[in-house]
Amino acid sequence: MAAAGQNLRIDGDRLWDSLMEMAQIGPGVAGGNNRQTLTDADAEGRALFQRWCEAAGCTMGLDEIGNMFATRPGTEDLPPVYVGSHLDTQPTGGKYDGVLGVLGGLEILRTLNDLGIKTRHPIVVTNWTNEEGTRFAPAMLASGVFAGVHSQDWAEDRTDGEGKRFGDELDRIGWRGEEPVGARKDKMRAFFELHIEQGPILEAEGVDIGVVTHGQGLSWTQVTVTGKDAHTGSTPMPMRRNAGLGMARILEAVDAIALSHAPHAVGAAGHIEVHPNSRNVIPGQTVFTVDFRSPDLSVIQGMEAQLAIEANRICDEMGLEVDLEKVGGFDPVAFDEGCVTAVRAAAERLGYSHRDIISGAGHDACWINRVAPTAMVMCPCVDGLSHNEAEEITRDWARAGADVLLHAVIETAEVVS
Ligand code: HGY
Ligand code: MN
Ligand code: MN
Repeated sequence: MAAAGQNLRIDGDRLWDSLMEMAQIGPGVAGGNNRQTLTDADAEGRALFQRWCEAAGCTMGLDEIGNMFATRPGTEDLPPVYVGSHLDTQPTGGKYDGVLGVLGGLEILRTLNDLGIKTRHPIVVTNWTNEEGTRFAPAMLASGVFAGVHSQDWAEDRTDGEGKRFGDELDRIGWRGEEPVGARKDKMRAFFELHIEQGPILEAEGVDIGVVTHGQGLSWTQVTVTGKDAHTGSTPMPMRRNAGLGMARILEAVDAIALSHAPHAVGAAGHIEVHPNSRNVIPGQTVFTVDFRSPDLSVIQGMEAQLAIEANRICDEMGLEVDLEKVGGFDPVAFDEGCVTAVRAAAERLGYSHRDIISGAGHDACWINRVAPTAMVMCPCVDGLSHNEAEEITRDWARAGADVLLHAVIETAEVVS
């Protein structure tokens, strides 16, 4: 079958307008979004996405954990080509992280409808529940259940900072479907995800498209340091068991561990709780999550081991108790060569500059890669900034990414001439 003509392009203005309309739902306080999973804002965004998909002639499937599947029929009952990402955002998230991949998938359907193009395989646009893992850890929770990595019960028992259960919140917003989670996973031709890079490489090199060959691995370790609440004024320094100071020294060690595996390893703690968090009480307990990442699994495992050694040494010296619990993670991912080639060939056919790249962030594609041939398309983002309300992309970057996604998807779904 001949490749689709290089003049076959999506409607970049329509995609941009859809991005801006979705961005109105769950607005942040500084121009970005706070549309956290299973909130009323998430429900509103889901409803808008469903209306758009139905207006494009799709039927919407919904599984028991809230994953959404908008199907455009093919000419034959073949395994569909899936394309999508996530609509949930960080609390101080941007307008494009995840959303570009979902609405880029919808734009493909809209473009095919405009041109009356049919494909042998159906095409399904997905919205995966709780990719961010910020309200309910870990990240990529629902795509992980879909891929058989987590049990549904375990996922539904995850609680947020207010003790609310994932399953209860899913019921509260009314987005639990009846389709068994993962029922589709044995009938998937492929999965493609368009995502902003969330790093500085593509913009710095002036490259339009990232052909994602791998995703680096991730490890989340929750550390609990326990000392003793005491008065910050009247307690002599030698008598203190300061869990806040213990955390600070452990976080210094986290930075040193990551730097010892330069240039690819990274480490930090984004989630930090101090108890009782009162200005005149020495912290009796701190709870924080150490996020280590690397393209090399042995480096991740080494950093986890070094963390355990350093945390126990520091806390022994300070008379503190420490507990470490692995609360999330996935091994480095190599995406499907056939799908990666389809992405690279699409970029070349369309005349977009491109380079192979390893994804620094985790994505639903990292789990779906376990059950279907999977690849990702990346576009640059301004200053490589993401997980920040100032996250920004250009219309041209969005258009180029969706054009490449279009060609990779229809090459795989096989256009009926
Ligand atoms: O954590 C991640 O890499 C993704 O943004 N959830
Ligand atoms: Mn994302
Ligand atoms: Mn994100």
